[in-house]
Amino acid sequence: TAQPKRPITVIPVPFDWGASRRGAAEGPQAIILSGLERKLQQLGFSCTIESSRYLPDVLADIRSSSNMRHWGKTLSTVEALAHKTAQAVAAGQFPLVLGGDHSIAIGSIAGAAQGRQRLGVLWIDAHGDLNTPDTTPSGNIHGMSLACCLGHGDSRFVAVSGQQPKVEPDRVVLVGARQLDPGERELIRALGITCFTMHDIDRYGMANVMEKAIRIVSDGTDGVHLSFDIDSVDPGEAPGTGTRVRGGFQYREVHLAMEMLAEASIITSADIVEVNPLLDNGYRTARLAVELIASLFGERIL
Ligand code: EXY
Ligand code: MN
Ligand code: MN
Ligand code: MN
Repeated sequence: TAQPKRPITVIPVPFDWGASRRGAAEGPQAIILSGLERKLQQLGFSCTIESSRYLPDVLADIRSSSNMRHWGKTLSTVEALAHKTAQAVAAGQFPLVLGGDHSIAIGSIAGAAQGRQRLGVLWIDAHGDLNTPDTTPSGNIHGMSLACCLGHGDSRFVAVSGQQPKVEPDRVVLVGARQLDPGERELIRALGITCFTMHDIDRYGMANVMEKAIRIVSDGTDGVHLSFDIDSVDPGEAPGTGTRVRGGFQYREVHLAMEMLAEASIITSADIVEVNPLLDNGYRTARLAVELIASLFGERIL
C-alpha cells in the first residue's frame, strides 16, 4: 500500500535543560545540516522546517528544585512545543520534532494527544524515562517524560495542554530498554506496560518484537506517536548522545525497526531526541538520525 504522503512539518527544539549535560540543544541544527530536508523531498514529501522562534526565551527562568532540575525552563518549553505540535496536527501535517533532550516529549506527546482520544505511543530508548520526582536518582526531567505522559509526576507537567493523562498504559510500548531504575521497574509492573528489553530483542529478534509492538500501539488507537531516543542505538554506531549505554541496537536492527514502521504506516507524529553533536564523532550520529528518519518515511533498499 502507498504511504499517505502528508506534508511534514519539522519542529526543531534546541533545548537541553532536561538533561544533565549540555549539547543536545545543538541536535536539531546538526540533523538539519546533515541533509534532512533534501532526503525527505527525495522520498516525495513536501517538508517545511519551522524556525525555533515559537519557543520562549527561558534563560531568565531560574525555577528549579533538586528533584525537578530546571523545571521552569522545561515547563515553558514543553508548553510552547505542545501548542506548535497540535497546530501541525490540526493542519493535517506530520509533526517531526527534533530534540533536544527527551524532556521535550512531554510537549510533543501533549500536542499529538490533542483532538485524539486513544493515542498510542512507541517509546524506543535505552531507558524507561519513567521516573517521578519521588523516584528520580538525578532530578533530570528527561528521565521522567514518559511517566508524565502517563499521568505520573509533577502535576504542572502532567497537566500540560489540559488533557490528562495523554496516553493510557495499555497503548504504550517500550523497545530497547537496558537501564531501568528500581522505581521505573515498579511503575512498569504496576501499570502493566509492555516493555521489550534488549534481552527480548536478543532472544526473539527485532522483527518479532516490532511486529508485536506495532500490533499493540495500533490496536484501537486513533494515532501513534513514535518517541525515538538515539541512545537506543549501540554507542558504537551512535556515540553522540549524553547517556550512552552499552549493548544497544545494531545498525541494521534499528533500520529494520524503522522500515517495519514505514511498512505498517501507523506513525502519525514523531520525535527524535538526544542527538548531542558536542559528544559526537563528527556528524556521525546526526547523519544516522537522518538515515533512520528516511527509513521511517519509507526509504527502501530495492
Ligand atoms: N534513569 C536515569 C535518570 O532518571 O536520571 C537516566 C535517564 C536518562 C534519560 C535518557 C534520555 O533517555
Ligand atoms: Mn529517553
Ligand atoms: Mn486526546
Ligand atoms: Mn535514553
